[in-house]
This record gives sequence, structure tokens and C-alpha cells, in this order.
Amino acid sequence: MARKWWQDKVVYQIYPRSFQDSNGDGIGDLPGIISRLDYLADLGVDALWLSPVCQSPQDDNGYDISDYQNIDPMFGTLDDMEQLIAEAKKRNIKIIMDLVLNHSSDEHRWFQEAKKSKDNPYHDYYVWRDGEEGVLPNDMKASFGGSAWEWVPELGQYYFHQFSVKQPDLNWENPKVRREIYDMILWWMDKGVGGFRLDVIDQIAKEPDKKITTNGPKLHEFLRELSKETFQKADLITVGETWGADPERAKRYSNPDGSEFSMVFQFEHVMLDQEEGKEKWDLSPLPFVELKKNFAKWQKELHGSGWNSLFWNNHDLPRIVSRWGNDKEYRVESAKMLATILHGMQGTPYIYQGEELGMTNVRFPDITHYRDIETLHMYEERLEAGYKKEDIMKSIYAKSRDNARTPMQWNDSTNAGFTTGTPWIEVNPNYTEINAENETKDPDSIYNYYKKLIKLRKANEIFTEGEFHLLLEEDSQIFAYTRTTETETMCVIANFTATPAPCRLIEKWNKTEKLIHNYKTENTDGILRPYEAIIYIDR
Ligand code: TEU
Ligand code: CA
Repeated sequence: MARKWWQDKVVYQIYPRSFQDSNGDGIGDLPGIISRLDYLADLGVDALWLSPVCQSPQDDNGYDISDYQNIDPMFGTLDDMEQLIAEAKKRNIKIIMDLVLNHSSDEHRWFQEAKKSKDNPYHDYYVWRDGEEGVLPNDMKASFGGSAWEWVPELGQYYFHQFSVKQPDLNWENPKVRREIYDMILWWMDKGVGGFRLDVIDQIAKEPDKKITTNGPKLHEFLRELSKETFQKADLITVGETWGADPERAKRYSNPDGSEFSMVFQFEHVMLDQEEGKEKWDLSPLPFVELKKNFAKWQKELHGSGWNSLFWNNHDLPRIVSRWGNDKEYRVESAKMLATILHGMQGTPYIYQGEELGMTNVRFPDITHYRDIETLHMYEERLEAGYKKEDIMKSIYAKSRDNARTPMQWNDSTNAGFTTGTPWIEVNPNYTEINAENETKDPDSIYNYYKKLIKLRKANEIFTEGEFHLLLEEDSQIFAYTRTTETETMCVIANFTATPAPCRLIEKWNKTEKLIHNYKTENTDGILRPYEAIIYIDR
């Protein structure tokens, strides 16, 4: 497979409302991001994926867009966006925008028109079914609680929404909708945007009468048209968010011929601690051996025939160091170990803001401190269903999306240097210890470890090219694998637990060159210390 220019790049995800506030209103904004570009350039990332900053009533923190061609005043102006693109460019950083194309906000002009009458030219931009009040077209459920159908009495019709009632689904069957979308994307491309992340893109080809949401029959037809009409006109980085992807589907999304996207976000690995038929709130332990095999499967399947992204975190997921690491006595070691495992693989690493500092989950005393629509709906639903408050809070501590959304911890001043005002969501109280100012100064910090991993990827082709091979498959503590090219072999070895783990690989690999190690002293006895991780290379 011919190498693509973007394959050795590293992406950093910014959740704008929680990154840096510049004007004291408690909400992060574009000028705030601009003021932190030097930090990001120092870290060494090549592109910034911004969660949505377009105009939005913020029902789902911007994933409900009311004007795709404007910036929400809360975040700044179009001028600020152009300035961000230009300032980032000076530092060789591209801006990746978040495209929410499955649905719009109900406050979008299209929807406002659509609900005026059945023969309004915009009516068919959305998905409607005739019916009677109280008699739903079917029993489909919306992601953020309740039915997927919302009654509009003036029309005598229901509209379809896979997410909240304020996120009506767009009708991709309508060629006019598709054309509007393409023109909008071309307009952003013209402004110098370097790429796009496509929100729930495998859900656009829904067929609600057949209860199909994900992977509808027309999905790839739509995606190929979308790609051809827009992204292929420039050489962009594009990534589709596809919760329903298996390796076969992922190969189509990320086909090296460029007919759909550059790469894919698939979620199999982050769903392993959720049992079949259960919700994410029903907690169960991580099946570690399965995790290794799952990664191995994806590494093998996509090698040479697709391209994966590598991530532990995003704005929807709990903090990885609290989830599968140890955010207490081994926070630093385990954060570095998790980074080592992930960055050693083939694919494009995504670092979610604060991950490079080892930021942790938060435990607010009660529900009044939480802001996420999904968390709030679940809380109400489970209370009604008779769950105990303590148990609901336990699920929230483990899985709430707000764990990832507390403000970025810049320093130990009030509100972690995020805002001079009152933050829209409280800062994690551990900011006095965990913050960017401390970590940029400390050569042994998690931050400087990430910086080193990013440098290694750029300096060693094997990170991008090497073929993956899982070692010690059934070992219940050690995650180990090799990457090989025609001339070199690299070996990644890590203890995924807080218990020492004897490892027969160490003796042999100690004779080779060490690329990175999360402990300061050599491993001389072949026993991996808690969360110890090493990358070796045999040149
Ligand atoms: O997320 C897709 C999605 O399916 C989420 O609802 C996911 O299941 C949930 O967050 C897991 O807890 C995307 C965005 O990333 C998310 O922030 C949006 O809320 C959602 O789409 C709707 O646009
Ligand atoms: Ca602000």
C-alpha cells in the first residue's frame, strides 16, 4: 500500500468549551485555543480536531447545529476561526472540524421551515411519518431517552430523531439535502480547514420503517458520493465515527483508494467492559485477554487494506487512567503504560485534551454538578425505574461523559487557569497537583512522555509501517507485541496491572536498543514492575 502523507501524523482532540476561556464567561472559546497553540506545537501534534463550534442551542454541547456556516457566538466569530486556521498553519498544525450530518438542531432554519407545512420545500429535509397523536410509528428509542418519534400536532406527523428531540434526523434520501451539505463542506474547505471528523456517520442511511439506524443499505453509496463531491477535491484528513464498524466495514470506510474516508474510529475495544445486552452504565470488569486479542484482530485485518485510528479517550468516554489504569498510587506509571501500548500500534493516534497530563475522572457529590444530557436523562430514567441513588452515582463516576468534559487543567491557580469567571462545569479538584504547568517543567512527566512518543513515531518508520504480531496471548497481566518491517523489529512490552509480572521476553530484548521506558531504572531481573512499559528496537 502506497504510503499516505498523513499516516505518521498525530491528532489532538479539543473539546472547545472546556479547553481555555479567554473572556471570563466560564466557557472555553476560539481565542482561548489560539492562546494555547504554542503548548500544542510543543507537544508535537500535527492536527487539532475541534468538537463542534458552529452555531447551536447547545442542547448536546454543539452536536445540535443550527447554522453550519457560522460560529456560535459563545465560541467567537468566523474571523476568530479564520485566525485560528492561520495561526495553527504557522505552526504546521491543521484544523479538523467536526461535521454533524446525521441530524441538525430543531432550531436550524431548515427544520423551522420543514415543520411549517407538508408542502414546504424544506419539509422533506427531515424524516416524517403520518400518524395519530399517541400512536407511535414504532417502538424505536432515542439515544438520550424516550421515543425516537416526536409528534408535531400542526402537521399531524411525527419526526424521527436518533438522539435528543432537539436533534431531528436529516433525510439523506433527499438529493437536495445532500447537495446543501456538500456545498457547506466545500465552503469550509475553501476557508483552509485541513480535515473533518464525521459524527455518527454510519447512521445517516437510516430506514426507520425497517428499524434500521446503523449500516443502512444505502450507506456506502451516500458516503462515496459525499467523499467524491467534497474531500477528494483536496487532500484532507477525514475520519468517520462508526460505532457499528467491524473490520470488513472499516476496510470500506478507510479504503486506501480514498473513496470514502482516510480512516475510521471504531469502538470495539472501548465496549469490551460492557456486557452483551447491557447498557454502558451496567459496570463490569475489563476482560484483559479479550482486549489484547481485539487489538490484534484490528491490527491484522487493516494492515495494508485500511487505516485505523488509535484512541483511548474522547469527549464521550471516561478518562482512560481511571478506567483501565490506576488513578491513585500508579497514576503516572499507568498513564504512560497505556500511552505506550496505544502509540506502539499501527494507525493514527488521537490524544484527547488532558490525556497527556493523565487527567482523571471526577466525582462530584451529586447530580446537580453534572451537565451532560445523556447522564441527566439516565439519572431520571434509572431513578424512576427504582435504582438506588448511590448505585446511579457509581455508574456516573465510572462512565459519565462529564468525566472527560471538566476543564483543562493548566495550572494551580483558581479554576486551574481555565477561566477567571465561573466555569460551566466545575474543575476537577485535583488540578492543584495535575496540571500543564507542573508537567511541562518536569522531564519525567506524563506530558513529556507523550512528547517523546510523538517524536519516536516521526523518527521511526516502523511505527507507521511495521506489521503487528501479538505475543504472550493468554497472559493475564502482560500486553506484549512486535512490529516488523523487512529490516527491523520493534517490541512493546507492558504490565497492565499493579502486581509485578515475570516476563521471559525481557532478557532477550534487553540486549537491543531501548526507545522508551516508563521507569527510570533498568529492568534487570525480568520482572515487570507495576504498569512498567518498554519499547525496544532491533535494527
Ligand atoms: O456520539 C455518538 C454516539 O453514539 C454517542 O451517543 C455515544 O453512544 C455515547 O456518547 C456513549 O456514551 C456522537 C458524539 O460524539 C456525541 O458527543 C454526540 O452526543 C452524538 O454523536 C450525537 O451527535
Ligand atoms: Ca469564553
